Amino acid sequence: MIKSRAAVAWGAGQPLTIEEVSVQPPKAGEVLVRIVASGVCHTDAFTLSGDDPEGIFPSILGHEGGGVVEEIGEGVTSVAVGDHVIPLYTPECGQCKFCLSGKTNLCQKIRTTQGQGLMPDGTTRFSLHGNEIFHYMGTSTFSEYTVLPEIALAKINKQAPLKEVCLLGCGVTTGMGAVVNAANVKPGDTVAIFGLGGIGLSVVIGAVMAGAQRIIAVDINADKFELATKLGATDCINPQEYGDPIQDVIVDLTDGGVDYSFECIGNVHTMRSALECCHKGWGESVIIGVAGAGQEISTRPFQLVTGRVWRGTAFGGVKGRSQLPGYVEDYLAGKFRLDDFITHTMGLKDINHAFELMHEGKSIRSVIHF
Ligand code: NAD
Ligand code: AHE
Ligand code: ZN
Ligand code: ZN
Repeated sequence: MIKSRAAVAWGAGQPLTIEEVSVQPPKAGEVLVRIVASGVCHTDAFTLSGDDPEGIFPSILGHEGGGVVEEIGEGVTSVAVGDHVIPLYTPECGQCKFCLSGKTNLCQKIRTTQGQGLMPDGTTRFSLHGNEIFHYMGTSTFSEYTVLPEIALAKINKQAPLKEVCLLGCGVTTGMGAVVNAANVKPGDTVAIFGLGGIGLSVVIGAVMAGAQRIIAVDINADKFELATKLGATDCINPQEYGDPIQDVIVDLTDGGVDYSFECIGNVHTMRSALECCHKGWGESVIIGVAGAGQEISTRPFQLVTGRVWRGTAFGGVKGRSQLPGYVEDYLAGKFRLDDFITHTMGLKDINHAFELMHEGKSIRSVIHF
């Protein structure tokens, strides 16, 4: 048993508190990881808000981390002590029906226990004063030490700075991956991106890399437009400045609608706008944003009858163990930058401030340094 500084979420809407939790050693097939850095994603805030049907408390949130293997459990062969790794909330067992399908990255090998805040054997490795603390998304990166199944670790190049590539543990991979895996943006295409946080801006860089000709960035916070433009957005639109529904504005701007749209907010109304701004006959809209319990999407079925497609994606459709190391190599090769996304860094003790900055619209990504 080791001690670890961790930010514990006690209940919906409550601030995290920094505790010295106990972490049990890794069991068979598990790995103890020392987290070096973790980004704070909107999904952490979503779960902390109480809107997540799978939210469990007390738990240790965090799912956008980078770290170093500290200890391996019995039978672990694919990572060794000292390896640099990115925790995967979408693991890759390589053996389940989903992994073998060639159609999805949604490995289901441990999904049930993961959603219950537990390791695959149905127990937790975290406790405080003898009381159990639950895992979150199978990753719990807001802890100095965390335990993960071997299948939930991507081994990456040690040259990569963990304080930056931790963002590939969720946000940047999700956005970039969605462009090529969920959509299939081609040179010359027109895209619209709703929400310019870490996810939406990653869609922007993915769209630029794919050769999109027109990239329409939509947000109600105009402060996001400067970075969106720097990254390659060609048009920035604030829906609050228009009298007409934003989908109508975009359809007018684009001679009938965009080829692809991406919803990166988690709002069912903007999901509808994102679908309806797509071009008749072929436009496709990708839902990335996560909406709260009880929320449902709607549109006139005629929107689909007339050729628009509605789809969604988790972790950008990227298979973590086989494909994420390649994203790290692309980053090291200078194919995209991560520093633009890191607007704030702070120690674990200031983690509640990271949530405040997000809610105030002042950050893209805060990265916690352990
Ligand atoms: P964020 O808070 O950093 O950014 C959200 C952006 O949306 C902000 O810029 C905000 O101003 C903007 N926004 C809010 N309401 C709006 C509105 N009505 N119209 C236009 N813009 C609006 O969040 P993020 O970390 O970028 O995450 C975005 C969403 O993606 C969240 O729902 C998150 O849970 C989800 N997410 C999903 C996946 C996945 O795998 N599907 C992965 C990561 C994050
Ligand atoms: N638990 C929520 C859903 C949350 C959700 O959709 N999570 C995404 C990743 S968001 C990362 O920032 C995801 O991976 N979804 C696929 C999965 O299997 O969870 C709920 O509504 O129950
Ligand atoms: Zn995330
Ligand atoms: Zn699998």
